[in-house]
Order: sequence, then C-alpha cells, then structure tokens
Amino acid sequence: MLLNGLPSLAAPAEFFYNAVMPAQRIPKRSSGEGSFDLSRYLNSRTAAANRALDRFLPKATTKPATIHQAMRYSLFAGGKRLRPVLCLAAAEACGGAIEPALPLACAVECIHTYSLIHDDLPAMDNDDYRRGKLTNHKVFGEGIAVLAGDGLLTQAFEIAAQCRGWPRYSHRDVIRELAEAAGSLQLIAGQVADLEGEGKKTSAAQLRYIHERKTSALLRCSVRLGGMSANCTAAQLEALGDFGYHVGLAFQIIDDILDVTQTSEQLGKTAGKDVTAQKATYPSIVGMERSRKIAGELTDRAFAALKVFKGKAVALGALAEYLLKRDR
Ligand code: GRG
Repeated sequence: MLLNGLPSLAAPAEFFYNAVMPAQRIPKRSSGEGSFDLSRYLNSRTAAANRALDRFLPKATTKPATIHQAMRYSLFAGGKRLRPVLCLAAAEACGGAIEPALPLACAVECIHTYSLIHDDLPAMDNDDYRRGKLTNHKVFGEGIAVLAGDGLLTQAFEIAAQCRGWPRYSHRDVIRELAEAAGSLQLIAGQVADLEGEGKKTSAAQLRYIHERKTSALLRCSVRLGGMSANCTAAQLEALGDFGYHVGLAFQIIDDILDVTQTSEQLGKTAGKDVTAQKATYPSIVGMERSRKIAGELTDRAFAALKVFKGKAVALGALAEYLLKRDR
C-alpha cells in the first residue's frame, strides 16, 4: 500500500472514509505532558524561524530591489509558520537542536510561500487577499509575482544546501526530499488535479489524491527534514512521515471547513472560495459533521505514529491537536 512512503493511489475510496485503524488499536490522543505550553513554544520557534528567514533572504534593498521586496512581502506577511515549527519540533523529538534544522525549516517555508503566491495568481485561484494582506500580484503586478514565486522556490534550495549534512543524511538526501515534495509528482500534481477538477464531479479518491499532494506532501517533508537534521534513525524517519502525512490530511479538511465557517477577516484570505469555484471539499462530499470526525480520526493516526518517540514528541503532539482545533 505504501509507495515512496505514501499510500498508493490505487487505495480504495473507502480508505478515505475509514481512514483509521480499528479504534482499539489507536492510543488515546495525548501530548504526553499536561503542562506543555504550546503558545510559548509556538512563539519562540516562530521567532527563531523568522530571524533565520530574515538572515537567509537577500535584503529588500539588494538589486534588483523589486524582486527582493516582493519575495519578502509575502514571506513576512504574517503566515502561521506551521511548517517550520513542525520541522523544528520534529528535530527536537529526535533529540536534535533547532539550529541545524533552521535552514531546512526556512527552505520549506520559502516553498510554501512560493506556492501561495502562484496559487493566488489570476491564472490560478485569482485571489486578492492572503495572510491578511493584498496578494503579491495585487501589489507588485503579475510578472513580478510570478518571479517572486520563482525566486522563493530557487532560494529554498540555496538555503537547504547550507545545512550541515549528517552521518545518515547527506545534502543529496535533503535536496531530494525537498524536490520530491515540491515537484510534479506531489505539490504541483496536487495543484494540477485541483485546477482540472474545478466544476467537475470529484470522487472521494480523487479528492484524497489532491489533498495528499497539495497539502500533505510538504507537511510530511517538513517533519522528515526536521528528523534528518537530528540524524534520526530510519524508524523515526518513517514515523515522522506517517505523522506528517496524517496531520497534512487533517489540516486540509480543517482548511476546507474553515473556508465555509469563518469570515475573510478571520482567515486573512477570501472565505467561501471553494463553493464559488465549485471545488470539491470534504464538507461538500461528506458533510460538515463527518468531515470533522474524519479530521479527528486522521489526527488520532498522527498521534499513533508518535509512539516510537516514547514521550519525547510532546510538541509534535500538541501541534497536531492545535491544528485540529485551529480557527484560522
Ligand atoms: C502553485 C505549485 C503550486 C501549488 C499551490 C499551496 C497550494 C498549492 C495552494 C494554496 C491553496 C491551498 C488550499 C493549499 C493547501 C495547503 C494550505 C491549506 C495552505 C495554507 O497553509 P497555511 O494555513 O497558510 O499554513 P499560512 O499563510 O498560515 O502559511
């Protein structure tokens, strides 16, 4: 069933609806320690990622200044920094420190931001707002927005190449991990399927295909890279992939739910776009209540993957719970 660590596309549609192990085999969700201060953790790790991004990116005044302003405009527009924080938390779960993980955390955020800039373009989702601000093309024009996305995607690999390299994971492994997640079999494949599915009847299996690629692949990559930066074992790397895959699917279901239930002000982007664009979503296929249940079940699976860390993945567990309960 697993192909390159991802469940095969030939998996039956039922997988989508029964995306859980039998209930008795799933450990109850618990981040391990009641006293974990997630808010403090998020603040400190987000600040570390922001400082590192600022260091890695060319200054806004570096020539040609327009492109560097445009890259920085979207990168520092107030994103939640979930992927970098997950990357750092994965490193810590494997006994590593955040410093060696930072180039990888920043690389993932650059790729994520590029994908948002391009997704917002008139040729794609045609959005005016993102992260509570005007979209990149609304401020800089379409040409520069395309280039700002290209610049961030390329920058990601330059930043990742600055990582240390580890006994179990070379630079080659790191670059390949990033390229696979961002490439035409994953992130781009998800976007292609999303574009081509608009206005068409979409099956549950097709929707899962889109979510695995458009959302899960980069989240999975984030935690795996964090593990690599801590020279994690093969078993830990597999567990992190499993965790990221399920958190990613749950994350997208919640995103679809929020698109319907929250306002544009709360989301910082245009709410209700999925209905307007006639996009298939979990709520539109299985309804709101079932969607919430599936997101909870996927989060249970993510938790189950953490058991190999024997209580050391408290931050990852708390983040998974937070992502399930988020309101923006
Ligand atoms: C253009 C190659 C290409 C891909 C675009 C990212 C994407 C694929 C589309 C954007 C729309 C979308 C629903 C993507 C799925 C992932 C997702 C929910 C992104 C939003 O992530 P957040 O909530 O955003 O972490 P912030 O702004 O907080 O970083």
